[in-house]
Amino acid sequence: MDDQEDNQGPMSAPEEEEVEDQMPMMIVPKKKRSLWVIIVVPMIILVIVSFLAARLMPQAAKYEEAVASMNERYPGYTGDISPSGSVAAKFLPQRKIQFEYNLQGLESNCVDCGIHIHEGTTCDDADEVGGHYYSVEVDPWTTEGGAVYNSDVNGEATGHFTLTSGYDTYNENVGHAVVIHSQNGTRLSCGILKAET
Ligand SMILES: [Cu+2]
Repeated sequence: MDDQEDNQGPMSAPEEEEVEDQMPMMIVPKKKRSLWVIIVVPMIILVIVSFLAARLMPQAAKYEEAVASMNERYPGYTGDISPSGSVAAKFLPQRKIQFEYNLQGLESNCVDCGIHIHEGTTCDDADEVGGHYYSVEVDPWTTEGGAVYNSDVNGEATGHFTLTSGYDTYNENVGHAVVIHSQNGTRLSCGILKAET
């Protein structure tokens, strides 16, 4: 009996050790696999997405764009608001204008103040600047249409809006006048859309 027990003892002990040794061995590859899934796979996806984004970004920058300097006073305006800065009209696919503005010297805290592309192609004669430039049924150059800027306490405004005027290509807009209005609608500043230089 003693011999058997002695024999079984040493016999069973290594078996248990083997089992304990094998358990971690079985778990380690699983941990490695989950590390692979958590770190490596997202990195591969990130690289692919970055590559695709880099391929698409230059296309976005290829949109035709016209810019206007807004430093000139509207003809005949003699008030004390002197806007400066510039606007850019980007002509997106699906015939949309993304209108971007970066302006200073505005009234403080102008709320939903107007900034529009007008019919006229001059800033020399107030009578020729005309009204809003559009061919769609409803005038989009309105507060409802989103054609507004909001200035801060320092009279600065930076932002953009997107709309459809019916004249939504570069060729239809280049040469047209952009007008900045005050809070009460007064025409403050006029600039002609020109090719981006
Ligand atoms: Cu206007």
